[in-house]
Amino acid sequence: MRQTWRWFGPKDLVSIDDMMQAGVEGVVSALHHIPTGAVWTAEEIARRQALVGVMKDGSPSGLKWEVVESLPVSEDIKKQKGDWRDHIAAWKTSMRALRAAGIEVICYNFMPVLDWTRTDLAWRLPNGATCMRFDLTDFAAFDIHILARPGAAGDFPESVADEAGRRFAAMTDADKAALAKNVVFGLPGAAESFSLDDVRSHLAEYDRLSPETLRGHMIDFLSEVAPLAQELGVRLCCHPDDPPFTLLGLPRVMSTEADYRAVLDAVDLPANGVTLCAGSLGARPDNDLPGMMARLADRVHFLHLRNVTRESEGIMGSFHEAEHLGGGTDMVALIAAVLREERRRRAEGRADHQIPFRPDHGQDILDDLNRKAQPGYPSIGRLKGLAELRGIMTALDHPVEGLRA
Ligand code: DNO
Repeated sequence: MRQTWRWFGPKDLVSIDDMMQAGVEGVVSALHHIPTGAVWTAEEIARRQALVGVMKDGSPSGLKWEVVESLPVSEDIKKQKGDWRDHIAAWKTSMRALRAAGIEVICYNFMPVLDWTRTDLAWRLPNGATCMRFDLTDFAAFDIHILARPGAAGDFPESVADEAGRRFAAMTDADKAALAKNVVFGLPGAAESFSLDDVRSHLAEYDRLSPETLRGHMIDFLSEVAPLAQELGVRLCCHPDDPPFTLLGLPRVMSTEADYRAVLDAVDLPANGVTLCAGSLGARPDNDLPGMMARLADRVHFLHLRNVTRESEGIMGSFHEAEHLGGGTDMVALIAAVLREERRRRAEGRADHQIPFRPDHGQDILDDLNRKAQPGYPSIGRLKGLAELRGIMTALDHPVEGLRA
């Protein structure tokens, strides 16, 4: 298991020096400043690689940019509208440039409009730490009353819609603005600038696009890019929907094992793979993460290891981001499944026998509470997660356990 860490580039408040002291082996990054649909040029890629390679005092970090997260897939590609063919051509050009620069793993997602969605970006835990949380009732209040999406009330259980109405009635204007800001924060590139009207016009574009059609568009996209990835020696890996159920009436097609199976089988190439995000998938009670790792095994090219505590039983429900070893996913069993797959790959002689993972998200603890880095990406909270995961890996791989074949 290769210990990687997400870096948002020069604007990230967590530095290359910080991640080195956390014991990181490789960097996950993206060129967030390049508009979706445009080509990532060799020059821009090289510029980011150079930044990853140095510490603050100019000495070499020894780290390399190893995983791209994400090479964004445009809304046009997802809808097959407008410039979608040009965007696929640009995606392929970027993939060639990344491979030429030595980068082999590319993560992307296929969620319409939204990327990840939370209602609270700094929810206080009893010990004073904060974490990200998705509260279904707050989300319903946003959808039904703030966004005022036609038909929204019918998409929630009646009791949730009723409670959302009561909660909305008690909200001040500042509460409403804060909730809307949190929800739109997960919109790619949106953070500060997305208005409710922007959201409405994006949603209108997807009106009546069925999950089957969206899945078909995803398979069309993969039929174009995966053969080239295979030829180049690039491993593509799709990130799941977060949370893994439908929101705002939008179709979502990467929420379950069956969803993954459908697209992996439709474009049956090793290069067409999975980002197994335990935190996103784990927000749904019917996703068995260790089992998914065992079954999707040879197609898993990247791992996001984190945990969530589900606060209700339903498929669609509230949850918050737990400590890495807390929450609903049995992290020891999941890591054991990863190590088994790595041993199998080594025995087969596969060059990609070491799967990159990152301690995905972390709670804000200690100095994180003042630093206020990118929500979900604190320095100490992630360091703690990485250290705990590293402990499990080390223990499970130790000969004293008799696990090494
Ligand atoms: C959130 C992330 C996602 C992820 C993309 C991958 O913290 O896990 O934004 O990077 O969905 O395409």
